[in-house]
Amino acid sequence: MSKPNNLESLWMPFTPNKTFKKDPRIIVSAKDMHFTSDDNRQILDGTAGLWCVNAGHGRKKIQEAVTQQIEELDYSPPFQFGHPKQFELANRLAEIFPEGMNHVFFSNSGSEAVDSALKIALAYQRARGHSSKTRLIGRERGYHGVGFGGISVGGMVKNRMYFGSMLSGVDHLRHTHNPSVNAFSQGQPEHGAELADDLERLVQLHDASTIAAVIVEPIAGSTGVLPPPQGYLKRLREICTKHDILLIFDEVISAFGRLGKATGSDYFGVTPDIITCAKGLTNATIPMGATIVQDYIYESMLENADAPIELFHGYTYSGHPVACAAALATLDIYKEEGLFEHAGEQAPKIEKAAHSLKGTKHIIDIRNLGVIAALELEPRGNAVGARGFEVMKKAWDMGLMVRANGDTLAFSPPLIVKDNQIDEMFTTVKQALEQVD
Ligand code: PXG
Repeated sequence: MSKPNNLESLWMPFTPNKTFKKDPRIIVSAKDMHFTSDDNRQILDGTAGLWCVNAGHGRKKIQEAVTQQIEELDYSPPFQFGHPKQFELANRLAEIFPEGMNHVFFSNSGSEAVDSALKIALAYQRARGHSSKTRLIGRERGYHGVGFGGISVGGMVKNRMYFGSMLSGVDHLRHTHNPSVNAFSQGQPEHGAELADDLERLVQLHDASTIAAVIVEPIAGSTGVLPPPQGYLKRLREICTKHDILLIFDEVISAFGRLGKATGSDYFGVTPDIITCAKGLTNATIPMGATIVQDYIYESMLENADAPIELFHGYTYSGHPVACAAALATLDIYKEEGLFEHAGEQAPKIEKAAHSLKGTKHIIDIRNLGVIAALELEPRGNAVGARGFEVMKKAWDMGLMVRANGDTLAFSPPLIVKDNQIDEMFTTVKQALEQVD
């Protein structure tokens, strides 16, 4: 398939449409670790699409499962009726998510998984008689998708500033980025656990009796990759427990092997009350999100609800049979190929390769954890993001997909990434950096 002859009608998301349409980057197919561009070049996928194609592209097993599912049962309504695969998938997720988290609510994206988590948190507090607990706490620089709930608790300025006043009753913890003491940390930075105490400040301000939940990404992704300081998440957990506040981990990026384990919770050894996930759940073949809750949340809702339907929430496509088939096949692949373990083995190689770029032109910080690495560039004067964008374009021309989040270049390849491909990613980006002003 070649370049479409008219790009005008499509309004592309999170894309400068005018610039893109003058100089488009068109992808026509993908297999394993590579995209093919419309000019027939092989592009190494350094980002697993958008942090989501964890098992690599074009997986036969998923294709077959999807095809078969469409033939067998294309759709069934999720309210008041069930189909076998959604129960099977929920059980399979309960097996690999932390102990005690055995109840799964399905949606179609990370944004919806987050909205579902926030709504469940509020409904749960009310059901158990704590209806004054309505405040939601996010974190500066957090990304929780683009629904009004997600942008309200999120902390990325551009995602919020255009959209009015959003949800009321929301506050934010300070972010954890502190390059003055942590620049070029390998893995989790040493300094900053005490930033979790910021929650104590908000409790002082608002009182715990008004706070329903805190939501954070265990490792912040979109904002430019911020691994949590050592001890930070544990401390946040302790403060939430102390004040009877729910802790939600948004694991849309960190679940399904990105850190070498099924979940970030497992990797960090900190268990939240609710986890959101999406992306790697279906290897991105079919859109799907999930919100997984502790048993006590589900049980309390069922026991204490004041109506026969305990949760007035759901989507036409919750637990869509085709998405469930894709997810089940994806989980099989992760298990059969030991992909989470493989990711764990590749992590130190990515760390070494990323940090070997210290001293390269423009780089002011390098961060990494699991199969994630980021190179932060010095912005070019006032043109914040311009340098990152140019390196991304240059890398594309050189056969590498890298993500530019402002002036931070993020790498999050499929977990199947091989040693030589890790080398190729960082060699190519180094060359691109040297060619950009
Ligand atoms: N939570 C987190 C932590 C995410 O990373 C979402 C929620 C929303 O998921 P959906 O499926 O609604 O997009 C995400 C999405 C980037 C980038 O540039 C990251 C995401 C999306 C788009 C771009 O890093 N993550």
